[in-house]
Amino acid sequence: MSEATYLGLGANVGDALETLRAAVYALDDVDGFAVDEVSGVYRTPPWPSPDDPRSVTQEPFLNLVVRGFTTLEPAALLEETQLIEAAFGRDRAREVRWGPRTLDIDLLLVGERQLDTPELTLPHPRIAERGFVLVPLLEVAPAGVLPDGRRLTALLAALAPIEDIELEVRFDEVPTHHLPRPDGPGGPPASFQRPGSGT
Ligand code: A4P
Ligand code: MG
Repeated sequence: MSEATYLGLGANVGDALETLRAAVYALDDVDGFAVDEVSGVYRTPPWPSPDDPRSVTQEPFLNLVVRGFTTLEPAALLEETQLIEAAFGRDRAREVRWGPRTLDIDLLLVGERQLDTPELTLPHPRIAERGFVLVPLLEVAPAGVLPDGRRLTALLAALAPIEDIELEVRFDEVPTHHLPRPDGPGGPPASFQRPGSGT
């Protein structure tokens, strides 16, 4: 059975826009995961905010949310997303919590699943606190409800006012570094329909 899955991606080191673009294609290449829709790319202030003692001084992030369908068990999907993080240069041994990231991929929601293991918590435990997650998530899940019944719109309203989250670019307008070829490297994977291009 295939389950609707929402992934949150963030990057603030290196060419973050190119990393996010390429990571979405890498996700679509995973056996057992198909990208269905991609939110816009948002420029977001680092969370936690500077008035929070846990905050880290760092550059703004670019964030987006991917809706996909998966036949993988969540633990297997997490392994795949961590492989992609590593492929984009993420080195967990050298990072601070909530600090700079070349690429962070969080499993936000996998169907209706609720899990709490040392490796994986579902839904992601910090969705409600984070405008950088809720804003792009609502774009691809406007009627979204958490398994405990809380509506995403209500969570966003409870966070208000949300300042400084700006749409940087729609995903289908992110420039590619290579001329896209329909059947070759640099082009979109055959199974991936750009948002809005479907029938
Ligand atoms: N893990 C448990 N549940 C999950 C899940 N649902 N999805 C475990 C993904 N991983 C999950 O992950 C550490 C471990 O959490 C993983 O090995 C996995 O087994 P992590 O990504 O290093 O850290 P975290 O504890 O999941 O923290 P979180 O909440 O993902 O934050 P990060 O990645 O530390 O924060 N500000 C803005 N504006 N935008 C951002 O994208 N990102 C960070 C990085 C900080 N501030 C940000 C942003
Ligand atoms: Mg994470």
